Amino acid sequence: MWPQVILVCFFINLAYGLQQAVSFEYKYSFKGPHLTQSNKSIPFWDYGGDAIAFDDYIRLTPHRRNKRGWVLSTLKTSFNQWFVECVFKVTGRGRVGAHGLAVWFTEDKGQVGPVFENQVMWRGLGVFMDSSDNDGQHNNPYIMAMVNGGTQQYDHQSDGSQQQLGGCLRDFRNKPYPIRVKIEYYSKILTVFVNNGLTNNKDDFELCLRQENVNLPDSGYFGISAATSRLAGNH
Ligand SMILES: [Ca+2]
Ligand SMILES: [Ca+2]
Repeated sequence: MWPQVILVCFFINLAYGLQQAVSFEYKYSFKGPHLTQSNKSIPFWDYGGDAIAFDDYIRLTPHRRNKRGWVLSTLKTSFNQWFVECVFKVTGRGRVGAHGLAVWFTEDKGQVGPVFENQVMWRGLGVFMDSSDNDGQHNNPYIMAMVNGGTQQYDHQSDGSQQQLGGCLRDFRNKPYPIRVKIEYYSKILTVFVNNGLTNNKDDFELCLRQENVNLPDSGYFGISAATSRLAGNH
């Protein structure tokens, strides 16, 4: 038996003004304990591929080879500053795993393609949790951010090393507690924090990357996707 895979996402609208205000955006979030409706749909989200939605989490891929799954918001955001907190479990045999997982904020919904099972050339942000060390530099699992104007494909051969805005080496697989990734976009500053799941302290975040002058679309769709390759992995 492999441990349960948990995927829960909270998307929060950041509206800073004279008085700082933060509002929880339920139309851009999903979480348990009643994540799905009786027909297995998720309010305000579409999902597909091998993804299966349960009451308190979504399993994007089972522990098998060549599986892929995705979940995308149905609505485009009406706010341009936000933070999102996602809770994951990624499990599998061995020290390195299969492909990995991505969190998206993209201007278009587009077609599902081979870049962690989302668009091939997207406009917006991808935060990639790349499990597989394709370039053999012994630097995966790795978490990184890539901003794309719709002109590039993620270079799997080099694990995106020349394309990243920044990132951090974090072994997010097979951890005793869920991994948490917090992505904040405010005043054109992109910040990614990671809680690496070694303790059950939900607030145990470390800075993974911070980049100024980042231009993301004013409005976009959120998404999460995952893929396995010739190696298997639960996401
Ligand atoms: Ca890789
Ligand atoms: Ca690598």
